[in-house]
Amino acid sequence: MKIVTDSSCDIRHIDCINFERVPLTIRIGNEDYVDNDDLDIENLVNIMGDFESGTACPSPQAWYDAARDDDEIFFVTLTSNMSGSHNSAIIAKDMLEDDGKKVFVLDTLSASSGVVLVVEKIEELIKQNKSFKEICEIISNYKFKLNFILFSIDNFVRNGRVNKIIGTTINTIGISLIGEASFDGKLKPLHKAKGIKKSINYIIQEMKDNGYNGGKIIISHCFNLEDVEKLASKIKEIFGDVFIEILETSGLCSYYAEKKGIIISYEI
Ligand code: X90
Repeated sequence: MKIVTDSSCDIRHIDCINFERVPLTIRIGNEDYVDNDDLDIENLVNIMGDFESGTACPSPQAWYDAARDDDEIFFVTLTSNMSGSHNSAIIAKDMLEDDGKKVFVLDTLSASSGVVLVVEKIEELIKQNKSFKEICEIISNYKFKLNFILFSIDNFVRNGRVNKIIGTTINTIGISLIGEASFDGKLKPLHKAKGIKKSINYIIQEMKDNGYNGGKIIISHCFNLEDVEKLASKIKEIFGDVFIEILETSGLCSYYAEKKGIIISYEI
């Protein structure tokens, strides 16, 4: 069995099981940056404001090539409502099935830490020796929620991935946008806040409203460990000593979340 995901997944390596990420590409000015392990994300985040920029999803061939040596394959993709990555995976699935392979494509309707939750759930099930069929069933019913704190959504607007009106209203220094991945996998703004303390309180409220009850939590951040630690300690204060995994955003997620962006995903 093999898990293949795209580079919206913030975890880079998994031990003991077959795992691969197919990269998206980020174009800054005339330069293409492939979102693999070699990418200098700090440099990317520092220069991206100075040039025209955009992103491109992996081709069907890239998904196919990552999976061709295995017989049972899980394709875990970024939300189909914001990227063509899922569609590429669907086309690759057809090609692989012609070769006699079993392929399950899962649209996470999410990104970043949300994709990691799904990938790590599949990893856990593989390690428990569950069959391909059993894993497909369990993972189809896996429930989690994503919230974010973003200080800019310029790159979402630039790439036409969110409404321009939403984008321009948060462009004030110190104002953050708190939101969620909606049920259909889109960026949905919920609140605006000034100061990290208020932003964190909104996140806690969202977690309560979504019925968070002690499940696993993953928090990804773009160069903002300081605020993430504040968020993590508030969560433990409110919900008890729950498990929290902290990750750095991938190249793609750093590009969209921008400096200081935080993306929290939790099982519900
Ligand atoms: O070019 C492409 O195909 C990529 C398109 C953009 C994908 C969005 C990446 C989101 C990264 C940012 C914050 C979380 C928002 C979640 C909304 C579903 C993470």
